Amino acid sequence: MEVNMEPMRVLVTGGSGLVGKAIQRVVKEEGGAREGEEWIFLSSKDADLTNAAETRTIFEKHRPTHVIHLAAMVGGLFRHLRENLDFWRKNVAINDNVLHTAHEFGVVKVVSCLSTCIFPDKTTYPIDETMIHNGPPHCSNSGYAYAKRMVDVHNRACFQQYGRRYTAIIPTNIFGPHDNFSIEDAHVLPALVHKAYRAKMDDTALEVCGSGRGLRQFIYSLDLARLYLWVLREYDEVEPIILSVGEEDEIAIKDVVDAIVEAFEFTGPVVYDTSKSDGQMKKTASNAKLRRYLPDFTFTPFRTAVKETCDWFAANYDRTRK
Ligand code: NAP
Ligand code: GFB
Repeated sequence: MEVNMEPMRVLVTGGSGLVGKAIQRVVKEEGGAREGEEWIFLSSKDADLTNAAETRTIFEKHRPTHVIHLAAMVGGLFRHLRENLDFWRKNVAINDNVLHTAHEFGVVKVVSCLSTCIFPDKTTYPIDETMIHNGPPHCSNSGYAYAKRMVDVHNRACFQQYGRRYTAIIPTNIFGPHDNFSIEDAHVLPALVHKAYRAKMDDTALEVCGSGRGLRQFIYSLDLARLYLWVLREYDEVEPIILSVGEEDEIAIKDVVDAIVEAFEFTGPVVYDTSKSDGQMKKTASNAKLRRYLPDFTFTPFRTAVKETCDWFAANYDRTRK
């Protein structure tokens, strides 16, 4: 493996989003960066990465040695149900442009970002890293899931043909400050944070989609960011690695509701609209591989992280994505 001794120049695509902002905080406020390193955080305003020429231009400008690849079209269940084709096309374009341009510019390492929602829907549990391609993903987000699976295909082919050790992480549902809190398009936790905030302000009911029986594992964006930096620096497999809390920390959507209700001290009615989809009922992932590397890593307690997220949202209501 190439041992790169010069300080890293890290290009973070998707640096303005939920995960990108968490990495910015760890790099700038938690000593995540080392002496001489340069960290560049991109948004789509710097380059539309679905465009190959704009991708090349931004790589020529920064000439990174390493890339954290977060940029993607991202959204919750209900956006996926409406825009499945766009999720496929936009993410395939972004991923191929970033990965191929990185190779052409001699980038030492790219760590891309997949998701636990890309695993086969009909499967045994817990899911682990070896099972990505063992069957079709859940129909609700198949476009996105296949686009993400192609990153793994690309990484393996790039290793085979050029010896590049590009890899990927597989996070579970992520939440935290700087998320997209759109009620229509966001993931469940930020959407419910926004809805609960409005319900409290307007003295109305909190409307939850589905039965609340869906099961999920949630990782706080700051915990993910800390693990992401470890993967960038220390993890040298091409095989992806799941970054998630353990199976024992899997909770129901109803538990998410209860945590948000507690955080906002909401006392109004909570209504479950069972005419709305539950999406995938479960996607229980194993973090055994992560634990083999980092047995002592401590995740932020869920309710603490939810409270921090709710407090952040309330304090930044006028300027956050919603
Ligand atoms: P996010 O908050 O929506 O941020 C997406 C980022 O990608 C933003 O910086 C956005 O730039 C950028 N972007 C989108 N389209 C682009 C384009 N055409 N060209 C250049 N940049 C573009 O998403 P996130 O939650 O941080 O997700 C980061 C990564 O984690 C993604 O790869 C996602 O698939 C993965 N992931 C997320 C979750 C989750 O629960 N959130 C779970 C598993 C995996 P602008 O700010 O300019 O729009
Ligand atoms: O985060 P989410 O939208 O997507 O969660 P997935 C959907 C679950 O939350 C379903 C329930 O069981 C919904 O019925 N839910 C309840 C809500 N209220 C709401 C609400 O107001 N908004 C939303 N969105 N859901 C995602 C993928 O799957 O997993 C992403 O779509 C990503 O691409 C993420 O990979 C990790 O968890 O089902």
